[in-house]
Amino acid sequence: MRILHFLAIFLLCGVISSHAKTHHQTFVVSDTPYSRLCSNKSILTVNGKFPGPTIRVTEGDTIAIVVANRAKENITIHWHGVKQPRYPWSDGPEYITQCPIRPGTNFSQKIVLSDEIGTMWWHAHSDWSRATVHGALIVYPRIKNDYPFPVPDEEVPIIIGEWWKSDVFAVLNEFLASGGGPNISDAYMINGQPGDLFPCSKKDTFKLKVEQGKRYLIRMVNAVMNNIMFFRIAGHNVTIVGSDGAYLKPFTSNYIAISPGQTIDFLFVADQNPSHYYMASRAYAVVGDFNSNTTTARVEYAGNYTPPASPELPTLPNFTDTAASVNFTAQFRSLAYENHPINVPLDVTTKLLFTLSINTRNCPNSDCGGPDGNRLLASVNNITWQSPGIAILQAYYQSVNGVFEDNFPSNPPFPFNYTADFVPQDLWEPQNGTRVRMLDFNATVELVFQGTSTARSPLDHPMHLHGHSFYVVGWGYGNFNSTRDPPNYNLIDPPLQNTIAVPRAGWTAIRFVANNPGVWLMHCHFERHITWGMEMTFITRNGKGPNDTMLPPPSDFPMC
Ligand SMILES: *[C@@H]1O[C@H](CO)[C@@H](O)[C@H](O)[C@H]1NC(C)=O
Ligand SMILES: *[C@@H]1O[C@H](CO)[C@@H](O)[C@H](O)[C@H]1NC(C)=O
Ligand SMILES: *[C@@H]1O[C@H](CO)[C@@H](O)[C@H](O)[C@H]1NC(C)=O
Ligand SMILES: *[C@@H]1O[C@H](CO)[C@@H](O)[C@H](O)[C@H]1NC(C)=O
Ligand SMILES: *[C@@H]1O[C@H](CO)[C@@H](O)[C@H](O)[C@H]1NC(C)=O
Ligand SMILES: *[C@@H]1O[C@H](CO)[C@@H](O)[C@H](O)[C@H]1NC(C)=O
Ligand SMILES: *[C@@H]1O[C@H](CO)[C@@H](O)[C@H](O)[C@H]1NC(C)=O
Ligand SMILES: *[C@@H]1O[C@H](CO)[C@@H](O)[C@H](O)[C@H]1NC(C)=O
Ligand SMILES: *[C@@H]1O[C@H](CO)[C@@H](O)[C@H](O)[C@H]1NC(C)=O
Ligand SMILES: *[C@@H]1O[C@H](CO)[C@@H](O)[C@H](O)[C@H]1NC(C)=O
Ligand SMILES: *[C@@H]1O[C@H](CO)[C@@H](O)[C@H](O)[C@H]1NC(C)=O
Ligand SMILES: *[C@@H]1O[C@H](CO)[C@@H](O)[C@H](O)[C@H]1NC(C)=O
Ligand SMILES: [Cu+2]
Repeated sequence: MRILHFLAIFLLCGVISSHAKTHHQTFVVSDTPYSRLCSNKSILTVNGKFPGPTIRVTEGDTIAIVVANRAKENITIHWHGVKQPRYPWSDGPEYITQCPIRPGTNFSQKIVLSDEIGTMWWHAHSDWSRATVHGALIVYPRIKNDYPFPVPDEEVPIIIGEWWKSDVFAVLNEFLASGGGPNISDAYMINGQPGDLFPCSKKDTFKLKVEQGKRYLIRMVNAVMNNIMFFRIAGHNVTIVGSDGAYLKPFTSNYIAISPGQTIDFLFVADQNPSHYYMASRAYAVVGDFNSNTTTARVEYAGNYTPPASPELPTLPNFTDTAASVNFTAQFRSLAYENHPINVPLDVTTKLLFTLSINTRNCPNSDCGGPDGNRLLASVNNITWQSPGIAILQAYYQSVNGVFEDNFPSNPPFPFNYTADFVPQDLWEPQNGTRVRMLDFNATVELVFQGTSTARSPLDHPMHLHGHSFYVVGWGYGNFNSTRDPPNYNLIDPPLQNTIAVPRAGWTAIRFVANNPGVWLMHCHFERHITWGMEMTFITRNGKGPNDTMLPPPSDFPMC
């Protein structure tokens, strides 16, 4: 009897553990000679690949990954969109959760998936290394092809990237020294290639070979550094079915708008005459210098036909078309069906209002590259983030004093007309600070991001929160009004995202439950804005239950 009992437990454990698999991977980071794409330089890569390897796992799996830094530069790796329950140690942002993995050392990261499904990605989270150190992370349903949409015949990752002919470390250093904006890039890329409009890329242009009548699931990642991107396939509509590791109610569109950091899953049916068609992508950008290049790739139908000498290019929305960018994302809805329930917090315990601003500060001889010779900076609630000398997580865990303050303001320190046409200049300068916002375990948080028009014409900001997905419950143009706006929130089927573009001169409201004890970065996913200081950190305290506390660090955790 007893033996049978043991056996039953043993078998049960076997069934359960065969569910959640652990995938062992090695990421070797190296400086790799790369004499393609109109340049001859060395780039940082993972396993010698650019873009980096695609990781494929199943819902609830774990990835045990050894990151071996064989490059000359420091590196960290972030698993964008993975919540890492109770385990911030593997999250990756340098000087937030860890110190960099130094050249010649290794770090064993454990990536724990929970309810994420669909497409996410991984990327470097140190300096500007993510320009070349990134790849897709695909999470399949537990039951093969158990999709809430028609089963695709094939699936294809498409990563949109950004390319500088010169070394990105040089671009970053020059940017930091100038105090102005960074040098604009030389191209955008689809799967590592700028495409046919660039002679040096023509022969390697990415080609999606299709068969008429077949359905393709495109798993798109925007790995671009500094721009929201428009994308379109000539002659075809697409059906959007997911974003940021969660499903969406399907909707049809003839274009995509995608923020840096965001992922979008969409179905594309090869339902047109067999021919060659271009897919193309270019920036959405309203103000300032930006790269206006168009990157292309080709859809090529199988069959006997004479392809056109130059296939038709799709018409993309205009660079400055804010409505085309914002309206696209505004169509996102969670499934919110009985078998795909949502869990949007209804009773909010913690209300936060964070302004997102571009700022300036005087330079000694007015010789900086920003407006009037000033230095450009950026802030959240008027605080421009100062990177500490050791990681916030290490300081918190070891109770090291003097690394950060725990008084990040819940509201803007000085309310003003955030979206006025002209904000008085004495409001343009931010305060320095390394301040975190403490959250009690299980707090239900509503956070309203309020864009401002300080210092320059307002911009959209793709805001990304680590360690959580959040429901996007509302948005609007102008100033958020706490009387007028909450009654219009979507609490029925709001989308679950980890990155959301706050519209220029507008606001976005998100809700999440602080049920993940640890240290979690929140930042704008425009690389130049994070460099200017548009970031802050949440620390979620441990809860009381045995499963509500942070797990201990791994033995090879990179301390400072
Ligand atoms: C790139 O530069 C390296 C070293 O300077 C040189 O050996 C190599 O031939 C160059 N490759 C091309 C394609 O120009
Ligand atoms: C690399 O990381 C170490 C540890 O944090 C730090 O001391 C060093 O300054 C970093 N090196 C560079 C070039 O940033
Ligand atoms: C795309 O959808 C639009 C609007 O529903 C429709 O008018 C158009 O004919 C469709 N185009 C294709 C190629 O299916
Ligand atoms: C790409 O942009 C650069 C300037 O930013 C321009 O000189 C070049 O002609 C563009 N190339 C293409 C193919 O659009
Ligand atoms: C896009 O810009 C072009 C040229 O500036 C203009 O002719 C066209 O009307 C614009 N299209 C839209 C939809 O605004
Ligand atoms: C965006 O949505 C608004 C409001 O629904 C509508 O008036 C406008 O025409 C839309 N613009 C575009 C470019 O889709
Ligand atoms: C804020 O500025 C906007 C844009 O100039 C203006 O339309 C609005 O009336 C102002 N709001 C207040 C409360 O002054
Ligand atoms: C931000 O802080 C600086 C320094 O204290 C102050 O001069 C400025 O007016 C503040 N701006 C806002 C918008 O609160
Ligand atoms: C803010 O910090 C920077 C260094 O990051 C320093 O150069 C500057 O003087 C500080 N400014 C103020 C007003 O504290
Ligand atoms: C967390 O909050 C939910 C709903 O407010 C509550 O049901 C649950 O008991 C709480 N859990 C803990 C561990 O506090
Ligand atoms: C906020 O909205 C309420 C209700 O519509 C309105 O009475 C109030 O004037 C608005 N406040 C501001 C500052 O616009
Ligand atoms: C803690 O988690 C383990 C593993 O998931 C589970 O078996 C156990 O019941 C949980 N304990 C509590 C108190 O929730
Ligand atoms: Cu930003």
